[in-house]
Amino acid sequence: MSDKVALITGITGQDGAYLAEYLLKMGYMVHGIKRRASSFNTDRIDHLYEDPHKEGRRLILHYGDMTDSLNITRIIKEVQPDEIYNLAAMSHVKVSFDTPEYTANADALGTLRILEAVRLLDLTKKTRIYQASTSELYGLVQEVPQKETTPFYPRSPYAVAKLYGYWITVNYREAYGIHANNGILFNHESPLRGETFVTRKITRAVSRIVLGHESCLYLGNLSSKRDWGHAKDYVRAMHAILQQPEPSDYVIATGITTTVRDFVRMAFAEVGVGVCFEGEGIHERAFVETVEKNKFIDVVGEEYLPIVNSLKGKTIVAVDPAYFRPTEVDLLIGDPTKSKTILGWEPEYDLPALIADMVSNDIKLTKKETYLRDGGYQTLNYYE
Ligand code: NDP
Ligand code: GDR
Repeated sequence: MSDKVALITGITGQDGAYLAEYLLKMGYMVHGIKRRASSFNTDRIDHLYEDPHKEGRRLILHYGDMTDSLNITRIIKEVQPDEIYNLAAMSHVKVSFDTPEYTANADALGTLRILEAVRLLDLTKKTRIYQASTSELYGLVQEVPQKETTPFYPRSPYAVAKLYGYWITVNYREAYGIHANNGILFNHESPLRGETFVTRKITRAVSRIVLGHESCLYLGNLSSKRDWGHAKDYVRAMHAILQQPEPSDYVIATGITTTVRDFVRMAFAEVGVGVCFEGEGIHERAFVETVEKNKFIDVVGEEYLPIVNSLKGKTIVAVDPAYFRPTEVDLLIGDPTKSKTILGWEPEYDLPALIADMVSNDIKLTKKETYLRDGGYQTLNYYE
């Protein structure tokens, strides 16, 4: 068991939640920074939450924001962390085209604020830093598979902000000797993934379509290719990076790439629904070709068979250009050789296992919604 103190920015996000759980299991004292919001935003870590009045609690949350230097510095001063995991970011690539200045402030300058606080507080020898860098840095394809030495060519305000975060981390390592590291993580997903990222959007729609809550999933670019892994595996790599004697930068990826279109096929196949794509560009669509009864009953349940049978021949996926990006990243496929060799990191989930995990979780959530709807509780609001 460890007696270390970790500070996680972005603890309420997908990775923050898995990492907090992982570090708590190892005996860490975990501090997390969360933003103030007008409603609760701690769903992903509610199971880890401890009453502030409880003696000896291991998880402590602080209000804060990556755009506020004073608050970041004060929290780091109070916490005196052995390890900082800088996961907080405006992390949605498409949204970064709508909020480029804010994205630069939170994602680029936010990283600087952490590094500079560590320097000003004389923690350069004590505190190790993990920076959440991204495969989006590679952007326009220069070389495949992408590895630590592949040149960057960012293609969105998000990726450009993260490019600054990457290099300022390298610079503080070289200038001040901080154990500052970049994890260049390829896409990683889970049942905790935000609902507007493409994988979760798909697995959620699969469950909602087969349970009769909606009829069609609208997507953007079906041909883009991503190297998708499971967030649970990727947070283990973040921790392993900070345990190395020397700081460095690591690609974390599976080495396998898949199109969005194939992800859709696989997610529907997970519930026994065979879909067929036809048409091109904005006219491309997918319709239900087959239903594998036994598989459907196993994963979803016999009582829902009439719903899925009624979908045969119907269009359930269509393209909406609103989801296209002004500049796209067409192909990501990572080479994880360095992390496998030096960190000894191996992912436990492959893509089918990831999809099975996400689909089964979304089916559970949609069934819950069904029960609430059928019980007459779905529209209940504060004023009723
Ligand atoms: P999420 O979007 O799920 O979580 C982002 C977290 O950052 C949330 O806790 C969010 O708070 C917080 N946050 C956003 N803006 C601010 C701000 N201004 N001040 C304080 N906190 C803020 O992202 P993931 O967990 O998926 O990703 C974690 C990190 O890894 C991000 O930096 C992302 O860019 C990077 N990354 C992710 C990859 C992936 O595939 N998931 C791949 C490579 C890199 P709130 O809950 O209030 O919104
Ligand atoms: P990405 O993830 O941009 O790779 O960034 P996202 O899931 O948003 O997109 C992946 C690919 O799918 C295409 N796509 C759609 N995307 C969304 N969100 N919605 C759609 O309807 C849709 N249709 C097609 C996209 O065009 C894209 O090509 C994620 C984030 O977690 C970043 O923070 C992280 O740095 C990178 O992964 C690695």
